[in-house]
Order: sequence, then C-alpha cells, then structure tokens
Amino acid sequence: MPTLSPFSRLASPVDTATYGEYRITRRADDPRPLYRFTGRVGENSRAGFTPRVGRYHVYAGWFCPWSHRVTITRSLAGLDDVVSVSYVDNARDGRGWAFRERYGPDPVNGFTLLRQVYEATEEGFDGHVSVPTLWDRATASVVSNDFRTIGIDLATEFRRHATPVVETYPEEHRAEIEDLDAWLGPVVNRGVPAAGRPGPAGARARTALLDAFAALDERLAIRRYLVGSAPTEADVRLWVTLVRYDAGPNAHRTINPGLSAYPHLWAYARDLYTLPAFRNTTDFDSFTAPGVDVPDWHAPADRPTP
Ligand SMILES: N[C@@H](CCC(=O)N[C@@H](CS)C(=O)NCC(=O)O)C(=O)O
Repeated sequence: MPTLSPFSRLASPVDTATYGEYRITRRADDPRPLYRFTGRVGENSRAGFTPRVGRYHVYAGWFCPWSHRVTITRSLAGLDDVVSVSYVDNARDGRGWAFRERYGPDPVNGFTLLRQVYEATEEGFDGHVSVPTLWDRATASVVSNDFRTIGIDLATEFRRHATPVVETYPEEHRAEIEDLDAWLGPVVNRGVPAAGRPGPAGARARTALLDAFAALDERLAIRRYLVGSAPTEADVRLWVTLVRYDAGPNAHRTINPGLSAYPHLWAYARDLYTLPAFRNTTDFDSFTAPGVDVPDWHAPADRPTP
C-alpha cells in the first residue's frame, strides 16, 4: 500500500451528517477572550518571537476578510519569501477549518484540521479556532490569531529582512490610521453584514454604512489614499470590505445599487486592485455568492495624484 507523506494529508470532505454544523462553542461564564492568542513578533518580544526569515507561517482563508488584510500587508511589506502562507478550505463542518484539495495540505505541520494547530500549542485546547493564525516554527506554537496586531507586526518588524513595497504603518500616520479604524471599523468593516439584514437594526446599520460611504466618497474625491500619499493599513482594512461588498453582502442589491453609486470610492477601490499585493491575494470565487456577476474591477481608475 502506498504511504502518504504527512504533507500530502488532507481532511475528508465536508460532512455535516457525520460531524454536524460548525458552531462556536463557548461557555457563557468563560471569562477568557474569544481570540486567545495575542503574541507579538518583535526584536524585543517578551515571549521571544523575534522576526526571522522563514520562522513564521500564516494560516489564512481566501474567503476571510480578516485573513485577507494580513495577506495584503504581508505582500506590501515585501514578505512573500520571508513569512509563508497557506489556506484552509472555504467550507467547514463541525470539525472547523480544514485542509482540503482545493487549496492543498498544511505545508508546515501536515495537519488536516486547523484545530490541531491550536491543540499542538495548548494541550486539550477548547477555545475558538480562527483564521488568520500566525504560527511560529521555532517554538512550534501559535503566536497570535488577532488580525490587527499580526498585520502591524508584519508591517513594522521585518525591516531588517525585507524591503517593503510600501510602509503601511508609518509612525507619522498611526494615530490617523487608528482614528479611521475607530470610525470605519464598526460601521463599515464590521457593519456590512448587519446592513443587509431586515428590521430596524438593519435599517440603522444601512444608514450608517451608506453615510460612511458618502463621506469616504467625498474624502477620496481629492486624495488618492485614505491617509498620506501611499497605501496604509487604513486602506488595506477598508479595501477587503469593498471588494466583497457587491459580491457577497450586497450581491442582490439589498443595501444599495452598488459600490459604483460612489464614483470616487469605487475608482479608489479599482486603483488599489491594480497593485499586485491586492490583486494576487484576491480570489473572487471564494467570496462571491453563487450566480452573481461581480462588477468590472479591471475598468481603469482615474485618480488624483497623491
Ligand atoms: N477577530 C478576529 C477575526 C477573525 C475571524 O473572525 N475569522 C473567521 C473567518 S473570516 C474565523 O475563523 N472564525 C472562526 C469561527 O467562526 O469560529 C481577528 O481579529 O483576527
């Protein structure tokens, strides 16, 4: 009988009859945060997570906006050959995220389920398993599953090992990037799903979202990027929401006629899509609702110079 290399092992197909639907299991009285791993990579990392070529791996999902932010930042930071990445399957059953044929096996540990990555870190791990997850080969453990700080560390801590295409978290713009996050996080980046729902809460979320789109359209009429003269984390965080908007949450135009209703915002989104870091990390099939035509992301974008 042929023996399979551990690195060609794949999970069996999604099977909800056997494994049930995926559910977040968490006791109501559990005081620990849902996303429990918050390690930081840096030369002065208290846990010893020093930035090194080939040491870290990102477990991501093509479908997942939080992963997408990290994979874009990784590319903009020039880390394509410094920090590796692999992708879990888009679908799951009660076993959670898994490695299947569509995107290949786990190239680091040869696990079939992402859960095993967490169990290898903490015996009997019973918490939340999510992408993105940053894995450390040196200690064979999860560093973090917090997209925001993974992105910031990739953007800032690997300068000795890579030449960034662009600095996405420059010191002089950090306050403005985080101010924008405080505004756009709740109403846009985390607000879109609510805006597609019926009822008064959905209507409120829709108004807040479309007001934010209108304000962004005005802001982007006279500037190429949200902050400063080059793409930053603020653009990365917003863009992954925009690229999914008419493909998923607004696929059936339940929120508005489409992103193109805001011409500057729409041109800004297409302009970013011309950059390899944005284009090569985007897989429309992984987040487009069945049978939906996505708008033309290749239409030229006439943008103000920065
Ligand atoms: N808050 C998380 C967001 C990550 C997240 O929600 N990831 C989703 C996929 S897009 C996930 O894996 N969720 C696990 C689950 O649904 O149980 C972060 O900061 O990184």
